[in-house]
Amino acid sequence: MSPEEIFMLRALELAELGKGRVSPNPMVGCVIVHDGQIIGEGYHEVYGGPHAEPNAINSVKNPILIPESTVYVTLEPCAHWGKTPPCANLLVEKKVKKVVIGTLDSNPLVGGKGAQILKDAGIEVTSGVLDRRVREQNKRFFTFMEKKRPYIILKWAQTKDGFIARENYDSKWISNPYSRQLVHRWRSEEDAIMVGTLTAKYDNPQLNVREWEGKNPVRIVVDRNLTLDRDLHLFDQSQLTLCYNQVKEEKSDNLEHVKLPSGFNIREILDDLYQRKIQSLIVEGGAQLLNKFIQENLWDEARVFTGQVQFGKGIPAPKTQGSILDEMDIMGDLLTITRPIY
Ligand code: AOF
Ligand code: ZN
Repeated sequence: MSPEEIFMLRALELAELGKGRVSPNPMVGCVIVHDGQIIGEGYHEVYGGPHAEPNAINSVKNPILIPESTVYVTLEPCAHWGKTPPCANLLVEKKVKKVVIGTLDSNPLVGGKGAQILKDAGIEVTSGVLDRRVREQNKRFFTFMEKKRPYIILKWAQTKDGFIARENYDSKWISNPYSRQLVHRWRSEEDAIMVGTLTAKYDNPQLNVREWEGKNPVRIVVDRNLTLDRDLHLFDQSQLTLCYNQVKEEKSDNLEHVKLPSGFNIREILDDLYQRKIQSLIVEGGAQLLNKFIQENLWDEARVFTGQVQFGKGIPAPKTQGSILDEMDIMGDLLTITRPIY
């Protein structure tokens, strides 16, 4: 690793400390280096609060050194007046010598403009140091900004012989209590969760976070023909988004509606989520809905549990064969498939 990469790695590590508290903003870290020594560090700590750069600048004990220093920042310094003044202007004001950027910002308010402000002020600027790592760290933010849809995680549990449920849609006892707890943790990490009609009907899930500390995601059910029984757990008093094709629909305080004019179109649902600034979505089945996401090539990650049981026959688990994959990782009975975000 080059010294540049080592300092950027430290900035990445600092950025990670903002995890869970800065969304929908990206996690950003910043390190200030003078003569090979770190003299200041900071990160974006909380949504609405100061960005990484002012925090790092303010941490420097001897500000006289700043004009002779290099600033390592994981994301291009911002150029806009948002909740705080532009970070690029701050770095110009402080007369820093050089700025090393992890990756450029995809936010249309910033993209390239921050780097330009620095260059125009005569500051040496380089970018693209550990950019893959930065993009990976903020995969939800970059996917949302660039693809204008949430980052999509598909999740299912399959039997050893490749079934997701029995022929009567019963899917009990494929996974174990540990995987279930992990799933609750995952739910707490994403903005929204979605299931299809048959899963809502036969699994009767609540789609909230119970076996982990954390926030509940926005719950979404696709029920094209409005056939779901209102006694199901999903129709309890908490907020639910219902996606459907039919015209008739009764009004209710806790139900939001996404009417799909042109048949069953995933993109239309995603457009609605984009408008609502939902940056990530976990899809928990069933096979039909998961296959639809795969067929339309609208997914970024799949998390697949494989249980020890065999059903012999039933509903086949989705297959991701033929898709462009970035990485596959097996840990115990969990297979994680990641797709490139480039
Ligand atoms: C930076 N440093 O630490 C972060 C940046 O709503 P605001 O005003 O906080 O602005 C959010 C946008 O600023 C966000 O969408 C992203 O483009 C950029 N985030 N920029 O220079 C930081 N967190
Ligand atoms: Zn900023």
